Amino acid sequence: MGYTYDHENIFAKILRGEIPNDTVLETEHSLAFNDIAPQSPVHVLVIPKGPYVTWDHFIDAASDAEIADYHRAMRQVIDKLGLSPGEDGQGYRVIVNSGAAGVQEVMHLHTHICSGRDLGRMIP
Ligand code: IU
Repeated sequence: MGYTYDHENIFAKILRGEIPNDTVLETEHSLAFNDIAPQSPVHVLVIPKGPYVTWDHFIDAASDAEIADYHRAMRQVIDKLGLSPGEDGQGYRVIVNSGAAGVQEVMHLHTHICSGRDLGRMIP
């Protein structure tokens, strides 16, 4: 299945610097910033800089370097915010909403990293 990337989506505008963001960290291929409407005390979005609509699109079309960078950027967020349970942090949840069933609102791949409260059994 092909994907059509809308270059006017809000995260594309953030990546172009047209809209400000509250950056947590930036890597060669990825950007992490605080969600504008946080659902938990920690709510960070990690996005690839490339034009990928969904996670499966990303895996199909991105380079190994981009895919590795993206996952390492998530790890860096968890490290920077001290969330890793293995490091006596409080833990976290990683969520990727994809397409209609996943209720994806912004059509540029983003991973939610949520923490800071008991997130319950359901995804937010
Ligand atoms: P979703 O996975 O596509 O449903 O989540 C989109 C997220 O993007 C959601 O948590 C919004 O609060 C967030 N967001 C943002 O951080 N900045 C924006 O300008 C817009 C949405 I529009």
